[in-house]
Amino acid sequence: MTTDNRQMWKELGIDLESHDALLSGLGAVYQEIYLSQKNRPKGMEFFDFVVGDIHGIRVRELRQHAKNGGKVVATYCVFVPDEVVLAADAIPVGLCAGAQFSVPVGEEVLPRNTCALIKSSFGFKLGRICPYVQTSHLIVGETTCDGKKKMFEILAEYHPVYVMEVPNKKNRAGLDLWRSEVVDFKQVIEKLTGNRITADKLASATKLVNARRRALQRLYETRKAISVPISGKDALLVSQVSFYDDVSRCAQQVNALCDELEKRVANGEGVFPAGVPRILISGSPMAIPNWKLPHIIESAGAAVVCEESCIGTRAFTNLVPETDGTVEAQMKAIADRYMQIHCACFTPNDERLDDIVRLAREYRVDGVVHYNLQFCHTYANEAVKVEKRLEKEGIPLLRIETDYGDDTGQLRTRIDAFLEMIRG
Ligand code: BJ8
Repeated sequence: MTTDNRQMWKELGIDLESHDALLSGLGAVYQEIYLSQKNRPKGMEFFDFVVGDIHGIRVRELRQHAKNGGKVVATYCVFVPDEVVLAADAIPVGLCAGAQFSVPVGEEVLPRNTCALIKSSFGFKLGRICPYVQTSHLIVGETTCDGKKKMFEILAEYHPVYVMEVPNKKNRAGLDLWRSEVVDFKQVIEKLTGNRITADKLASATKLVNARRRALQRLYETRKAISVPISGKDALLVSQVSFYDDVSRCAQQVNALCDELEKRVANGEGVFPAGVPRILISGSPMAIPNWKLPHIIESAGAAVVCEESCIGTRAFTNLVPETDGTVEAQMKAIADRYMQIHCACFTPNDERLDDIVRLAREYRVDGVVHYNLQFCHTYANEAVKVEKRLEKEGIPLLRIETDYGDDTGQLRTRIDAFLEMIRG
C-alpha cells in the first residue's frame, strides 16, 4: 500500500483504520482462495493485479476523470444501462457489496433481517470504507426488490441518489414504463454531466459495452468444454472485476484470457481431474469479495461451470443491436435489451426457469446449486418453482440459503452430501 494511496483515501474521507482492516483481511482470504489454486491461466495475472490493488489504481483513474470535469456514476444492479452513462462521457462503476466486513456497520441503521447485499452496500457508505462510493457523484438505485428500494431512500441522506423504476411485470405496460424510465435516466445523466447524449455517442457506447459482453460470452463458452480450462472461482472473479474496471481494457483482458483458454480447450487441458461433477450455480448475485460458495464447492472436488446470476450470465446475455439510428430508436433498443434480464423481482418470471434448464444442458451440468441470500424473498420464493421445474427435468438441485457470515462447516456438509448423491 503506497503513501499516495493513503493520501488519496484521506482526501476521499475514508475511515483509514477500518479501511486498513478491510484490506488486510481481503489479502489473506485472496491468498487462501485464489492464489493457492494450481494451474491457473496466465491471463488471470491481470485480474490478480486488479484485486491486489483494488482501491488503488482504478480509484485513481476515476479521480483523475473527476478532476478533468468528468462524472462517476455508481450502480448496484445490472438494470442500470451503462451505455447511457458512457454516452455522456461519464464512467459507470458497479459497486461491490459482498463483504461481511461492512454488514455490522449497515445493521447500525438497517433492520438485521435485511439481505446481506443490502446491508453490506449501505455499510460501505455509512462507514466511509469504500473509495468507489466516495468517488462517485451519483448512486443510481432501482426498484427491483423492496429491501433495496427502501434502503435507497435512507442512502439518499448520505449521498446523491437517483432511483430508476423497474417494472414488476414483463407485459406491454411494464415495457412502456421501462422505456420511459430509460429516457428519464438519459436526462438525469445529461444534467449531471452537462453533456448531450447524441446518436453517435450512444452508438459508440453501445459498441463498447457489447464488446465487454462478447468477451464474457466467449469466456463462458470455454467453460462448456469437457475439460474445463478455468476454475469457477476464477471465472467469477473475472465477472466481478468487469463491473468496475475500464470497459475497453476489461474486454481486451478477457479476450486475452480467452485466447489462452481456447488453446487449453483445443488441447483438452483442464484445471480439474477428469470426471468431476459439473455444477451450475443459480440465484442471487455474488458481489466481490463473496467467493464462499464456489470455493466450498470446488474444494469439495466439483467444478463450477456456470453462474445463472447477475454476476454471471444475466450480465452479458443479449447484446444491444448496434445501429446508427436516431437517439430515440437507440434508446428503445437499449431499454428492450435490459428488459430481457430475468430477475426474480418480476412476476411471473418463467423465462428464468427456462434459462436454468437451458444452461444446465448447454454446460452439461450434473447438478444445480440454488444460491439464495438470507432474507431475499424474491429468490427464496422463486426457488420453489425452480425446484419443481428441475425435478420435472431430472436435474438434481440443492437449495442453499446463506449470508456473508462464516457457516462454512455447515455448507460443506450439505455440499459434500449433494456431490455424494450425484456421484451415485
Ligand atoms: S437484476 S438480482 S442485480 S436486483 S439478493 S438486494 S434481490 S434481497 S441483487 Fe439484483 Fe438487479 Fe435483480 Fe440482478 Fe434484493 Fe435479493 Fe438482496 Fe438482491
